[in-house]
Amino acid sequence: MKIWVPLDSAAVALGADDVADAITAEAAKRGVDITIVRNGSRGMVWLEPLVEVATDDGRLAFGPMEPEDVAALFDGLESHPKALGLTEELPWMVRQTRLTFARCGIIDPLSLHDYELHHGLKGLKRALSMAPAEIVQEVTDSGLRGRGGAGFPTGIKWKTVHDAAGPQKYIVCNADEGDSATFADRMLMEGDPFTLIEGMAIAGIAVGATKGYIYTRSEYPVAISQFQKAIEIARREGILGPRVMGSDYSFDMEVRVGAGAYVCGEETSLLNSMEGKRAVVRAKPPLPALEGFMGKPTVVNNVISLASVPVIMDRGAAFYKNYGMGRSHGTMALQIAGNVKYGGLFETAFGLSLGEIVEDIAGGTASGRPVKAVQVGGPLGAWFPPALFDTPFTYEDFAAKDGLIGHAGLTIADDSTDMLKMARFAMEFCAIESCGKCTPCRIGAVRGVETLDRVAAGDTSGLPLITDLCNTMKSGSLCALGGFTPYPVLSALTHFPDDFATAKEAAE
Ligand code: FMN
Repeated sequence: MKIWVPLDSAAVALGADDVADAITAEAAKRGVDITIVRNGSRGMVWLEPLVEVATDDGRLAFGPMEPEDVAALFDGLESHPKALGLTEELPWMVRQTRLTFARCGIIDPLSLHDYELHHGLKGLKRALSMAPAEIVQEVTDSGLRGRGGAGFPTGIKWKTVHDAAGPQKYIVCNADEGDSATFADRMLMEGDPFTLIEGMAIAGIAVGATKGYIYTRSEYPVAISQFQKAIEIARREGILGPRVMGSDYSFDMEVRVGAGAYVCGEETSLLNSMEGKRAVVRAKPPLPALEGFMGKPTVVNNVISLASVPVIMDRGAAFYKNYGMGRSHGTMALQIAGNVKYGGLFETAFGLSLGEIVEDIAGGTASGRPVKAVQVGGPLGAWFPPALFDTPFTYEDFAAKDGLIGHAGLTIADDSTDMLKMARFAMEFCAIESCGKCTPCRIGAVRGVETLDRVAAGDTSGLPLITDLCNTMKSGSLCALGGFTPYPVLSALTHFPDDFATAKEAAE
């Protein structure tokens, strides 16, 4: 009997280890021969711990499982009270287009054999048969844009590093993942680490870098340990090292762990942290692509950007580019969280409307109350009211409505949410997380909190000041921390003016 129990941090937080122990104990008691595979998450967090059992028809899903539910698994699968049917046929799975997450939850994350059985290493093999400039062109042609937030075309970034002179270049994978509601990077590193290793190796070969770093946070212990184990296996099997898969290319990598400050995810601050310096933002230019880690040409890419490269190299640029809408090509791993019925990871081509995602896929709020707003793109993202739910999920459509999709985290809030408090939270977050280097962010955010407190106390004369302050932060901040904090603040003010006026009425 083959059974899968996720090792994913979310599943473990919900009791997956206890369920795995209960399965082992129950099987021993009954003398049943079992194999337990600790897999990545299928992304249905509301069903975690999601246990799967192999049958002739496919994998049967059970969840959310508790240790008390385990004994019944051995009495009959279909009659189990938590039986959900075949995993692949669950509506959440059927509606997705899994390209980057194609293997996550399916394979044993640390089995290279399993990885290769599921198309692993095909992209790298193809890359090794091409000239570096051709790889860069393939990634450019795929239309892949950075999934870390800014949406910058990955191929153009790679070309800058490819064309830069210098014997030493680096690939830095940004796995800091500080945005609220985001967990795609973690899920991939825990559930399918070889995909990221493959993507980074392809990037190294393409731009002429021999060394890669994965910068992540200490709050991700499972991802760190999985990834370190995967690197050791890849080295042992000759995928990393002086001769990548027997070629003349050399590429190796290591994990660097930061202490977990939001600003450490900003690429220049991240580079300072990696160099052992205080994580303050650097002024640009010079671009990291030309003067990055230790002053050398460096590709800084998000986990999902790099992990999308193997499928592009395997299936070709045109295959990937065909998904999506407008200039937003390929798929995006939506991360759905907050006050929501079905939270988790849902990979889909760009272009679904925000309403479809929130009401249909995510099933509305967990509280059952109407949705009031959705913050898209982490703590620097704008709040979208239901009136904007027809917005297609693309970089361009969100930008056109003063929003951003960022790393595709969606935080859903019901109608009991006070948007003035959300605006204050955005300013407070910026004040706490600011690296302190530039004045608009360091001081502006503190003044923003004070002014919103005045508004909350009934003095709405502070509102024009907030707009003015936001404009200064937008145009004068050194990085997007100060530059984008105005988005949640101004969107709250624009779409929910009553929440700001009510404060005044309540005070009178
Ligand atoms: N990008 C990430 O990939 N992960 C992060 O956690 C992250 N945090 C950021 C935090 C701040 C305050 C800012 C301003 C930016 C952050 N970014 C983050 C964006 C990076 O600066 C950079 O654009 C990204 O790593 C580039 O990779 P990409 O082109 O693959 O998206």
